[in-house]
Amino acid sequence: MGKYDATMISVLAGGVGAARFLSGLVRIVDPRSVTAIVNTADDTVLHGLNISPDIDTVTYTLANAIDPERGWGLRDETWRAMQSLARFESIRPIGSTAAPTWFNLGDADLATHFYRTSRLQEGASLTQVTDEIRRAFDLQVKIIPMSDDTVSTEVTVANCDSVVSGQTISFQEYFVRYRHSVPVQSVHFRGAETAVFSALSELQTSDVIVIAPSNPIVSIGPLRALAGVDAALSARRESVVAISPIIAGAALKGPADRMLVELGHEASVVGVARLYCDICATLVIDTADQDRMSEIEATGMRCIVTNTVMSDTAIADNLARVTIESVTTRKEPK
Ligand code: FO1
Repeated sequence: MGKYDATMISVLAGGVGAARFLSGLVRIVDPRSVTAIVNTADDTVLHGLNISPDIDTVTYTLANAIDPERGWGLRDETWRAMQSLARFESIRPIGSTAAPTWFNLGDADLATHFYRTSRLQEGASLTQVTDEIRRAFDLQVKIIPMSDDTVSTEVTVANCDSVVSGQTISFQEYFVRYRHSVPVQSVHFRGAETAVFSALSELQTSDVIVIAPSNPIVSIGPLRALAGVDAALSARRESVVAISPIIAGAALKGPADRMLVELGHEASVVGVARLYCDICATLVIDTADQDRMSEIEATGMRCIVTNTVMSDTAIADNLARVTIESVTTRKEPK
């Protein structure tokens, strides 16, 4: 426990996989030495409410308030508001987006969106509001949105029956409404070209930078699309370690494997290594993929093999320990 206290750690995070990793990390290091830099390109406005799913998944998971089955929203949730909204669907005028029911917001979860929306309307930044919410959940980990500016992932759908080919939809429509079942032709992060990254100083000063086991395209991709991020990571490449979200060619949850293939990459630890090798010196992979070590090393990355399926806290804690030690105990290159 005490061994890593002085080590400042930044974690580039998306949703569920990153949140699970962070839960293990804060059990083996002082939570005050950890900063989660979270993707906000999944954010959406529904019912006039500002919703930041990856920030809430990280916050709720670290507070042990997350619904463990869903991996999003709060445990022991009720759905009275959503059920009441359904009443208006039959009379809603065509073209109206009022009272959407495809995105499920639990009654207790609504409180977070009420608070965030009101504070933003008062002029608070997303960074300020995110810090207030994590303090309301008694967390010591710092949680920083990747930007206070709006960045929105837009998915252009390839030809398929349920959606007109070439149509561009929001990330949440892709992920939730279409259950990420439609093929992706391209992904664009609207606003990334002008948005200011909030955590450059963290990347420059952290002892260890972890790329969490999140979707490389739509969770880590938006962070990297912001000005200065890839350059800052490349400059610290020896201190950057990633955990592959792909195990034996598949994602544990979500569309990462299909998206990689649809966008021309390989859905494997080697595909992930090729995406990360310029900004990251070490890739942590699951034992299921150890026969691909040499291909990963051929990209110029070091490869660490361990159990990365965080099915219990002991595995999550060990993964965090192996990940941090892959940087802190690294012999300085000759
Ligand atoms: N994911 C779903 O698959 N269905 C939902 O109805 C849903 C609602 C929801 C509400 C609040 C929130 O913070 C997350 C929610 N998610 C839902 C997850 C969300 O789509 C995330 O963006 C994904 O988990 C990807 O990170």
